[in-house]
Amino acid sequence: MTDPTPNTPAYTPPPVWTWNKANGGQFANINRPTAGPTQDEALPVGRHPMQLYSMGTPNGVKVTVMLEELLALGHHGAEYDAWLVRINEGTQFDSGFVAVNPNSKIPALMDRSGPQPVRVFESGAILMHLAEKFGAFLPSSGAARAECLSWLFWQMGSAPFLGGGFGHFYAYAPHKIEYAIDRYAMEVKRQLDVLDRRLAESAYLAGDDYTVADMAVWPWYGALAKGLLYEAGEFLQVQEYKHVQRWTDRVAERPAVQRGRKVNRTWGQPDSQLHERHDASDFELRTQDKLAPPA
Ligand SMILES: N[C@@H](CCC(=O)N[C@@H](CS)C(=O)NCC(=O)O)C(=O)O
Repeated sequence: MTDPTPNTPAYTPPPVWTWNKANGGQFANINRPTAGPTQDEALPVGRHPMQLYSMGTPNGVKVTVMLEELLALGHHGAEYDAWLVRINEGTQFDSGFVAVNPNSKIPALMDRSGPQPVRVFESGAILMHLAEKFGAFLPSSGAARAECLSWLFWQMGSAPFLGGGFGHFYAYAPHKIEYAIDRYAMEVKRQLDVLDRRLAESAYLAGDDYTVADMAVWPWYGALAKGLLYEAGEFLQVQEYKHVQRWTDRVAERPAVQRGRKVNRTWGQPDSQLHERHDASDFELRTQDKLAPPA
């Protein structure tokens, strides 16, 4: 078969797909075509009502920002232990983690505030669970609630095109495939335009108030708008999305956002990382460590 695209090797799918383990893609070592645990390993449990098992990726940051925002409002029931799940090392396939999230992806939450622990997985479901439990960051009824949930679910449906589509083929695939990069770059620019037009109408995604919709969208599209995802800022000309830029800056100013984005983060500047969080003072201790390193 002749391939019409010049930089793509020709490929004819065989009748039956087989797993090529070393496919050359980044993260190929953790990808596999089956679900379920690969090793028996229990999860740690701390002293707080909320036990979060996560990593500081955009999906993880949504939840740590929400927990920090709830604590900032005085909801002590949102106190949490944030345990680090090193997804690059395959810890998401430990039996304890799979019992909390059968989909083996961070973030996963165990709500231990009631008589029976409640598991919650999928970042959007975790945000809703916490918002409903504490009556915060999600309007309780009517058009405002519908608008907020619409943007929250927009994020859940859209980000896989950004991460699994554009990000994968632009940054992680073993070779650059023009067709795939073109297709997903077009879609991601369309998504940025959707956000930009919405944010031209209102301060935040759901209207005048900051909600779980902003918490879900900001770690992905805010990072993209600042050129922090996939080093794709110039390629996508992100500076053109002026309203997204304004909103990104405004959300980033929030102290709870500044704390939440550090939790379970294992890369970047040392002062941007707090591998695990078990107490509010962990943020200050981290800073003190830097000011006075052990002799
Ligand atoms: N739809 C899920 C996506 C979660 C997700 O993709 N998590 C990634 C990190 S951002 C992960 O755990 N990947 C590990 C793996 O795929 O094995 C959510 O929003 O919670």
